[in-house]
Amino acid sequence: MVLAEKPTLLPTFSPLGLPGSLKGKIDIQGHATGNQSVPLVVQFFKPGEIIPTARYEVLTNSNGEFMIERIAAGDYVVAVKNSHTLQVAAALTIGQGTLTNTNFGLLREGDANNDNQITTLDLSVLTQQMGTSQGQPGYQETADFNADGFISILDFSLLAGNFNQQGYIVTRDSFDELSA
Ligand SMILES: [Ca+2]
Ligand SMILES: [Ca+2]
Repeated sequence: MVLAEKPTLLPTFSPLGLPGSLKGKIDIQGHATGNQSVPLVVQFFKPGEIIPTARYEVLTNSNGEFMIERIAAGDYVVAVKNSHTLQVAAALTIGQGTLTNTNFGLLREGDANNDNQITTLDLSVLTQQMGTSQGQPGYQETADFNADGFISILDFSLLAGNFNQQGYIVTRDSFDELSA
């Protein structure tokens, strides 16, 4: 049996020097260029750790960009997830008093139940809502993968194209793997 590690708290101001900032970018699958504004959960892990040291909720701008400031300088694995996409991650270094730019790539749609994998559970959520539109009973935005206000074949296609896939899961080796 493996004991859970105690979470480490990230100081908001590093005693060793100035904190840095992260400017991230994502592409959200199925959304048109210029319509990439989505909420994200962004988690910071120190190398070798699987409990996040910091967690942020951000909203991207229409180009899929977000900014996080006052991060203690150091190496991190940073994992990014929207509530109905698979998770992605990158290894990066936040420098003292500097801005780090990172493109996290494509967030794949279809995770209606937010468990970081696309399975029959997600299909069943989608099927129950098929044909509904925003404002109607039964419509939930968690199955509106392309965020057009309708649960339609377009959402089904996104789910079907990613079926049986799993998002990134942070392990103790993630920093080395993602840095390689
Ligand atoms: Ca799922
Ligand atoms: Ca839709």
